Amino acid sequence: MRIAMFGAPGTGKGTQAEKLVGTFSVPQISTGDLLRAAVAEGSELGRKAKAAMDAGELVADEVVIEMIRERLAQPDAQDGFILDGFPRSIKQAESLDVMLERLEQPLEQVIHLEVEDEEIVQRLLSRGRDDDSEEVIRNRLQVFSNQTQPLINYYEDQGKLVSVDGTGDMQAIYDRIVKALDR
Ligand code: B4P
Repeated sequence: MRIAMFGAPGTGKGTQAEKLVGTFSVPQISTGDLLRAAVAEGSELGRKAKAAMDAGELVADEVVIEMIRERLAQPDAQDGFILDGFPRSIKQAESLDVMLERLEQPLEQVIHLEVEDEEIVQRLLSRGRDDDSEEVIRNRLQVFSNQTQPLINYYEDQGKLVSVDGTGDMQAIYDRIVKALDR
């Protein structure tokens, strides 16, 4: 299984990717988690990423693409993966396509999780991570609409897009995703 999940912040990408890992036994590769780990370590990459993350901006494409290139080369990613929160821009999507073509392992499907903005704001305010202030959340929503939403057409053109309603019970959302993947 080689899939990617994208959606606005707080649509539940991480939550659902974690559940999928339990069923399909492939690693979850979350750029958000990798970046937070780099920030916690205080590495050079972490220092570069922190300001963008705190402001709700995307971390530079070059930084994130290199991080994914290294992660996909690890042994546990050779038989499949669930990309969570990557790609988030057309440039990231194009680089990923090139990377996976070279490995002769193209993405199979791309899940787009959909949730209304106001519900997202409520979810993230109650999560309360450092970058979950209302101002930063609203900026992340704007960034999503400007930079990530174009992926909808990009993957639709490739015939890989699966849009899933991300509202309601977490198990019900999970069942919708699995059903969509079956097709
Ligand atoms: P991420 O870590 O990807 O953060 P996210 O979008 O907020 O999380 P997600 O959608 O996974 O939501 P979750 O399941 O946790 O990114 C953080 C930052 O890193 C970005 O802003 C950016 O700066 C940087 N970054 C990451 N990837 C990048 C990239 N590719 N390029 C550049 N920069 C990048 O769910 C959120 C909350 O909702 C949780 O509390 C959860 O319990 C709750 N929830 C989930 N499902 C629910 C449901 N059905 N009902 C009610 N609540 C639910």
